[in-house]
Amino acid sequence: MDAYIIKLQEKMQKKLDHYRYEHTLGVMYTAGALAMNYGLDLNMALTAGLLHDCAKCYSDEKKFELCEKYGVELTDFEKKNTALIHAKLGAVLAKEKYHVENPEICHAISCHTTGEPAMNLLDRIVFISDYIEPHRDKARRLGEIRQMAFQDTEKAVSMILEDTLNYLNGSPKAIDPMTKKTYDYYMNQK
Ligand code: DGI
Ligand code: FE
Ligand code: FE
Repeated sequence: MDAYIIKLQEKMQKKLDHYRYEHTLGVMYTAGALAMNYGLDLNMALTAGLLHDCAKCYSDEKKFELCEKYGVELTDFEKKNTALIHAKLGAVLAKEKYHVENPEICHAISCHTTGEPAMNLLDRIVFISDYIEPHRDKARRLGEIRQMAFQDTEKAVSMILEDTLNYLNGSPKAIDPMTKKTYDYYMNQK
């Protein structure tokens, strides 16, 4: 594997807790497998997978401080639902702290939690890998979605959104407006 990716892996191991690091490796390899399947640049997919949760393990206070420092604008919803912040913040840290020059990688990181309408292949691969990586075991239809990921990424994304919205509807968590927008877009694609 590229020496650059090995170095980044060491950095992530220091920045993330054990569970998150194991999840991150799962996402990295799953994104790599999907990139091989669809003929997308392997290093791009591995890097995006490896860094997608790079901002996840900071305290809320630190996340707000870093958003301020790097000029990351948060919606009111994100300010109240801080679990969402790591996506946008992670995209900026990928560039500023981990020196990722490819804007497509940063973009895939920024939309990995809520998705967004009309995601490109790398966006979809990271979004899907986050959901299906081998450590994940709670979601319904996981086996079916894992198979679909290698056949039709648009369909896999729409299945994930359908199940995520169902899950959020049954929980006290409010649905992010972007998650809803992404859901509406992909349901109309069917
Ligand atoms: O970072 P991961 O745990 O790997 O996965 P993720 O980036 O999908 O983040 C999951 C977190 O984001 C989880 O705490 C639920 C939250 N989340 C995702 N979509 C929404 C949401 N929270 C709210 N309130 N509304 C959403 O639409
Ligand atoms: Fe995440
Ligand atoms: Fe993740």
